[in-house]
Amino acid sequence: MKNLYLLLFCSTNLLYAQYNSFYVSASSSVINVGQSITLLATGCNGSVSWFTNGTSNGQTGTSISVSPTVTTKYSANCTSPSKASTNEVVVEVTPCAANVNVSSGLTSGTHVFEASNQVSGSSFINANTNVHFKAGRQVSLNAGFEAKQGSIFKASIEACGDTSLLQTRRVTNSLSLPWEILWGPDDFIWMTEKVGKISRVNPQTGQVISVLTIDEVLNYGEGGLLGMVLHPDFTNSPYVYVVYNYGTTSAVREKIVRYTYNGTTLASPQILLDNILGSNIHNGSRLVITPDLKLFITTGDANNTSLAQNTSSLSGKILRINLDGSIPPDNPYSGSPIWSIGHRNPQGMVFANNKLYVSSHGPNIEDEINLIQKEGNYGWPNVDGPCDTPGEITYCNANNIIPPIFSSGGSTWAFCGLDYYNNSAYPAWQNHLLMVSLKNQTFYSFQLSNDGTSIIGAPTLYYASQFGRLRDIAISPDGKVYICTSNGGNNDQIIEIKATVN
Ligand SMILES: [Ca+2]
Ligand SMILES: [Ca+2]
Repeated sequence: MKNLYLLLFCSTNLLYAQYNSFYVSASSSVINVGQSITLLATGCNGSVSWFTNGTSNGQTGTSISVSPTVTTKYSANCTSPSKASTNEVVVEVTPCAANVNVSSGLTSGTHVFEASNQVSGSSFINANTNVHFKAGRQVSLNAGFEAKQGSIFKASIEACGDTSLLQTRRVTNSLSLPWEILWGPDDFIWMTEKVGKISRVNPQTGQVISVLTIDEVLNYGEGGLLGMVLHPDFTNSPYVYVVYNYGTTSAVREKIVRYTYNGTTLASPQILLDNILGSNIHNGSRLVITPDLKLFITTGDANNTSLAQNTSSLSGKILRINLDGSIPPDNPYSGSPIWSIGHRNPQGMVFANNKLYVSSHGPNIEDEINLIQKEGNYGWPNVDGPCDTPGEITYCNANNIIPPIFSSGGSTWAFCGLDYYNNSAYPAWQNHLLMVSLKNQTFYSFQLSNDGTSIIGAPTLYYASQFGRLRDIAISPDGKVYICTSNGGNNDQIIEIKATVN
């Protein structure tokens, strides 16, 4: 089933109804299949009878609950002699389209138009009319669009995601700013919390088992204990790699440390790379180990835009080192861990399809997903998103800038944790990148091309604003997806998303 939504309710009959004070309203303007909304009849002193598509449905009373799957006309009849008219609500249920164009005038009531890519409008909105455009990528108001005085018009970047075959379950809600969650070979979720804690979370019970607290962590602004990754052969090489901020608030640094897991706690810290310049913002810090046993590290520009293009600074880069901290001889800048440059604040990274994908925050526009190439230059701070302004085009041509494979356009969503899904448990996400965002508080799926070098169309958006800010993603081998919130207040959650297809 597609994700569906209530597009429109009530038209001329509502206007008429308002004049005689008997009217029907709906509890929500958005519904998904499997969910229900309440229809309420107001202003009847007698008894109310309900009709579906003009035929009595046998229900009486001032409210009924409905969960239509196709366009359905509901009406109520008040038996009070002075209010004998029938008043209607039309619930129009429409699959989430890629693009929706609203070309006819809207004269009353509440209307929600939703599309995974673009909602465009070239119509007028009358007074006393409430209209909401929700688009996954772009709201476009064309010539002829007019929101008249007294109307309420709202546009937002969010869109319909099909959750009818997905089930969410709260694993735990006792966390404090979890930053990394990953699925361990012990079938526990391994987790960092920014304050400095590393734990194992039982995905069934939500029990949080402390593994280590790193006292040296500088929990300052966006900084703290951030990324973590386990050795791919954890049974024989029980190493845990973490990246965290340390130092003082006036001299923030970042380091990568390898610990050894002894079955209970983490011991024998070994510094692999340190003294990376950090800040209270823009610390990057996602870690990935590739199958050829190289450790990739994202770093932010440490709130100093000039560092991203400076190859003598490790900030604003993707770094690559051996698992013992040594520099691979085939790195592009001899003796340096730098692999690519021109990054602002990359907080998501995943290796899949033999490719390295990174998500990054833009300034206030153009959050990016990049396909990372050796010695690549991704343009920050001179280029935001695609090379599309005259100045950017000149700079991009002169500096061989690699454009993103996806960019958020004229707004920032605050891209964060990134993962790759290819599990048969939820076929709709096979060969998709999954991502979460902070500011937009949304979970996204991006369809990759077969060769993995590009993203097809707009992402699908799920759970917009439902759980608050979202920091990271983990995927279990059986295809369940876990996301963690970043709301603070010792009340952060890990949420399991499970497909109910099979
Ligand atoms: Ca993760
Ligand atoms: Ca641009």
